[in-house]
Amino acid sequence: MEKNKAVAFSISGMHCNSCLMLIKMGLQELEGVKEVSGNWEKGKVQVAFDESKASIKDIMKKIEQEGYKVVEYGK
Ligand SMILES: [Cu+2]
Repeated sequence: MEKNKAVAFSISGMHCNSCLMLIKMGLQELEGVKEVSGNWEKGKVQVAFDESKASIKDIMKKIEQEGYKVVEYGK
């Protein structure tokens, strides 16, 4: 069963729009991720995902694989 959730991540290391694009593309490859939006200047990325398929941990791991760091996350 789908369990949709939206979480905002504060990310350090984004310095332009391409950084945000990289993160977006990476996250959209993850199963269960539905929507990714964000603002690189604020260092924020919002992710809507199905909790039965993806976890906050998976998302953080992916962001780190792209070369960025999650400072904190929440609503
Ligand atoms: Cu950049």
